[in-house]
Amino acid sequence: MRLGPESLAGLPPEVAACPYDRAAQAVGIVHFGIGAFHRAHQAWYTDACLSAGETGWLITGVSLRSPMVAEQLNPQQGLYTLTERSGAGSHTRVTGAVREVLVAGPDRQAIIDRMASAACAVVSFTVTEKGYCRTPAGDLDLAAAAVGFYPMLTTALRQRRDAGLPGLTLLSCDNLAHNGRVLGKLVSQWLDHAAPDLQPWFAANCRTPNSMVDRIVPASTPADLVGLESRTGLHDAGAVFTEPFSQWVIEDAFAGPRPRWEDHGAQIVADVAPYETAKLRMLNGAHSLLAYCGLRDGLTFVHEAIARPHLRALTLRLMLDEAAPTIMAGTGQDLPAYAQALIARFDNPQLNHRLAQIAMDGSQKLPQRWLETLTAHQRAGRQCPAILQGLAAWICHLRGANGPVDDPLAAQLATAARSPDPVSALFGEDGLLPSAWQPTAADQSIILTYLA
Ligand code: CS2
Repeated sequence: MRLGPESLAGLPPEVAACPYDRAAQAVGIVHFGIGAFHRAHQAWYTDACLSAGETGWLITGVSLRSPMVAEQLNPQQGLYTLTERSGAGSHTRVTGAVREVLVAGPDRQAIIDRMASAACAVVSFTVTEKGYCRTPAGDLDLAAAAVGFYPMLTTALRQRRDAGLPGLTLLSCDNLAHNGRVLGKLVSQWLDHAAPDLQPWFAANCRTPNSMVDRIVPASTPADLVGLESRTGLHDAGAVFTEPFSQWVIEDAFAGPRPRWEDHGAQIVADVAPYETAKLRMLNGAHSLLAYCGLRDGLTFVHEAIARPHLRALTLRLMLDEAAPTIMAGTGQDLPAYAQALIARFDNPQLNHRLAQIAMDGSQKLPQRWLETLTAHQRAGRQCPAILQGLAAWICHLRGANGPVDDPLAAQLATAARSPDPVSALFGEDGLLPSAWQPTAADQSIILTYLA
């Protein structure tokens, strides 16, 4: 049975249905980047709001490049199952928050119309680190931005201003430090270039809150879909599989209405920074370490890597000795307990989270995951051996040790990694990855020892 509105009445008993009527509801959220992460995170929180009786918060998902998600979800009218997996078993629920998926290009006008409509209050983003189209120095790359979300957003903002409609909350849900501030700055740089007259209206009417997002969502595999079908009888082309844990911390800086996500576990706070820094440097930093070192050891999944005693010790060292001392913990934040909870999540044997998925786009990820930690320690004259070992494993990865490299800078990175002085070619003042971290001779020698 293919999942769709007509199959909701006859769901197998082990699959929970979304209990609300979607037909009469408006789209209140347009989301760029409707991959598995969004479907298991923001859409899941929004589904909880709709299930509790809120209305007007259906989501139009937008794919910027591939029509694949549209082809999976539109025949199901946006419905998909979310399965939480752990050693304690699995739990599946149909999620109804997504109304439709539009594809930039063919559906450009419809995407603009949704954002420009009076019902829309939030435009959100999980376009991955590279989707923000930043130069290595962190400014907007105008050529890349011209084929990203910026022009559509600008047209919609103009229509809203001209129609006298309120501004929008632009909510970044990507793993970037200060993601909301970054988004606000980049949109403003785009407006300077393409629509300077909109700048005052944008500044006065729109908001870009920072947010910390957390849920481990491995890419679904054909075997996952077959497994779901044999367990439940449901054929769901858009199924997502994730862990039971989820966290979302959002800065209380909205331009207008929003769903009451905080009724369903999200935290709305004055300052996201302590959560965001801990998550990026500890969880994501540990993930990248496990990815490059685990692949180097010939492993495939996170739970396999964390089960190796030397990688487990290295991961704890990165989290507790290197990342944690650089984090100004917020009230009630217990970083050693956080590290232990992360290890337990990495141990989840049912997730099958591929190291290769995490290893993608290192040039976009490592500045906020590792280089900021290195910079903080450098100021105090300390070294970070676990991160340095991770950097050595990344250089091996860039040299092709684990197969083709998936990174927007892959060609330049490969040349730098194969050069006689890869550390200077990649890091420091003239390196490909911008950061304030200047590798010392001692750092160089640790990296080169691991490379040998
Ligand atoms: C991972 C993240 O792929 C990656 O780089 O580190 O997607 C990670 O699973 C999420 O940020 C967890 O919230």
